[in-house]
Amino acid sequence: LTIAAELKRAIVDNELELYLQPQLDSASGEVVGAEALLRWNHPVKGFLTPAAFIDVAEQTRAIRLVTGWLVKESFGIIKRWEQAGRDLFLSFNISALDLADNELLLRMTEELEHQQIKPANIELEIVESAIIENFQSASAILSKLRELGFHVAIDDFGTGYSSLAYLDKLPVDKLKIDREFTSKLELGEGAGIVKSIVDLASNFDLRVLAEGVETLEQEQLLKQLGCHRVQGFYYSKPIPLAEFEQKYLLPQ
Ligand code: G
Ligand code: G
Ligand code: NA
Ligand code: MN
Repeated sequence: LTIAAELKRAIVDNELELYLQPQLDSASGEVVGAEALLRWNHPVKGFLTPAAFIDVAEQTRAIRLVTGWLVKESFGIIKRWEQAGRDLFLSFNISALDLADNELLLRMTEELEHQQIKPANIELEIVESAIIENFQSASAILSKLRELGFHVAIDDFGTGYSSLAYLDKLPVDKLKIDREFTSKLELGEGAGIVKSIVDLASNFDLRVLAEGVETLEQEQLLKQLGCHRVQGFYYSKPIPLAEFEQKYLLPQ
């Protein structure tokens, strides 16, 4: 079977699973949302992380099936959380191909009508290059999604294009500082880059999150620098949805 056919089968056979990694407010230390990270329980190859299949899925356009599945799953999860009286957001990763035509926009619009959730509780994560490579189409779609109330975050910020020329034109709400920069905070250097990104975000009225926080020292520096949100192994690695709900959603 091709990867596209395999993914189609995997969705029907319920082999895809979301692991969630909490995102915290750095001032209060509260969990305010989570990033959904895809896992594939493959019947023969075993437990697969995205590294094993996302690139091929993108090359063969099968990623669109995956994203379609992500939309349904994510909205369902938010619906359940809302019904439980919890106001947390969930972000999921999308690819350049998802912004090349209207399919994602249509699915998100349909699902919003269907589930009637608070759209601000759904966030899309996209790398900068995926927007810039196909700027017209991508920015038009992201703008429409934001008009509907959904949030958009730039993933791995700082690693890709020279961002300044585009930053004021990107239809986004949040920058996620790549973990490469967070990891350098440990050495007492690298604070300059993180500080620059935090200031940049502030000037453009964007939220800013640091990925890959692994130590207390990093947490403290990020708080001092005014970084709004944090995510990383220091708080939790990505964990199965049920475990996330048990840890962070049950009786408060
Ligand atoms: O979970 P892990 O750290 O292995 O994720 C590795 C990479 O795979 C990350 O860069 C993440 O953005 C990407 N990724 C994870 N889940 C998804 C998904 O559902 N869709 C897409 N397109 N990428 C994903
Ligand atoms: O590109 P993206 O940010 O979506 O990648 C997410 C990946 O980063 C996931 O595979 C996740 O397991 C990994 N990750 C999350 N937190 C940390 C961390 O604190 N340290 C390291 N090394 N990896 C992390
Ligand atoms: Na991501
Ligand atoms: Mn990232």
